Amino acid sequence: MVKHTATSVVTIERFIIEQERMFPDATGELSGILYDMALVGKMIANKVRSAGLADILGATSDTNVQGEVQQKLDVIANEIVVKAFDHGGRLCAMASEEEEDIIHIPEGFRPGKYVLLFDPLDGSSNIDVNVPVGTIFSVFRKITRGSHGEMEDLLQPGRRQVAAGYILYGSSTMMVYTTGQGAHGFTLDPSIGEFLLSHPNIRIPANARYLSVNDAYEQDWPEPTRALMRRYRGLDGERKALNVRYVGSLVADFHRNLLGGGVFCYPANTKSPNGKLRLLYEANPLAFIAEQAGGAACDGYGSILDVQPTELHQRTPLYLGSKDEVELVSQFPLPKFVAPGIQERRGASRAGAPASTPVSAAPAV
Ligand code: FBP
Repeated sequence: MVKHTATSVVTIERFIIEQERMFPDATGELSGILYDMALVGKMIANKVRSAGLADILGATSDTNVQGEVQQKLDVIANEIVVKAFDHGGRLCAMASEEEEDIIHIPEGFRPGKYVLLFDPLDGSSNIDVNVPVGTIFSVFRKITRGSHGEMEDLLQPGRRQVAAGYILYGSSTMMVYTTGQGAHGFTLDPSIGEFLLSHPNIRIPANARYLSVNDAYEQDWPEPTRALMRRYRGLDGERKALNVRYVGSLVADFHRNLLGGGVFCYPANTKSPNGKLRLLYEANPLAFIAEQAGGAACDGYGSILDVQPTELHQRTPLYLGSKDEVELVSQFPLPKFVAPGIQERRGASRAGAPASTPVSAAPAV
């Protein structure tokens, strides 16, 4: 693999081909999915950039499967992704944050051997106030027989992802992805409409600077979570405080911490005993990127990537970022989470592992 620097003029297409060459048996289908995702990124960036001018700001009158009011751009972004992928012959099924059920490949189009899960526009409640938003994606190989994709193909543990990434629509548009060969960042040059390699082999600084958490939920956190946040803030005298930075847009908060060093936390609380963020198309893909960049991700009971999913839109507590900060979570073992009427939560089931898999040395709860 050619060793590129941030100053090499390398398009994402050329980089994808060079990575593909490392796999003699590669058929080019996964490369094709990454090309199409880069195209999707350019199309959505175009919509987001002109949102204020094109009467596509604001909400629709619909709510999505999460019970959230759908923003007009959520629907537009979702359509762009589905239309970019439903006829290419590389996917056998998709799943989106904006759609309740599995998205099948329309009759008449040849199904492929991969599945795609995505959040078309993460942080969309921030669009109207011009705060960065993002698209998040996760790719798995089909595991069921037959040509069409099934729920089983979508409900695979994150450790089986063959590719994952996000596109950030911020001061510049960036695409960051991994296929298990490191995490790499590309910046869109609008003057030529090309994603150019700008951040090869991203390494998340071990020495964290930032804490990203919405502490408006503090009163709903169990005591160990409060103690953990006091530690991050240097309030228990054990360490220097991390600087708090919270945009309220997962991709933007994660991206800052990926480049600058830090930890993003969305703990479980009595109102959301399973946390808020979705395992399959928010936590899993960012956890894969974080691990490929030398970081980590857990749900407070074990590694996110070892969770065996049971539902398409299942939620998970999330601690994500610099390895040492994520591993600190294990020193504050979370209690079983019981909320009125909510099923006891002792940590999600993990692929092939006992009830709780240590992030590094997490004591079993
Ligand atoms: P969606 O917009 O995709 O539903 O994302 C959820 C999200 O907006 C994340 O981007 C963000 O990290 C989190 O919710 C913010 O939640 P809260 O407002 O509770 O802090």
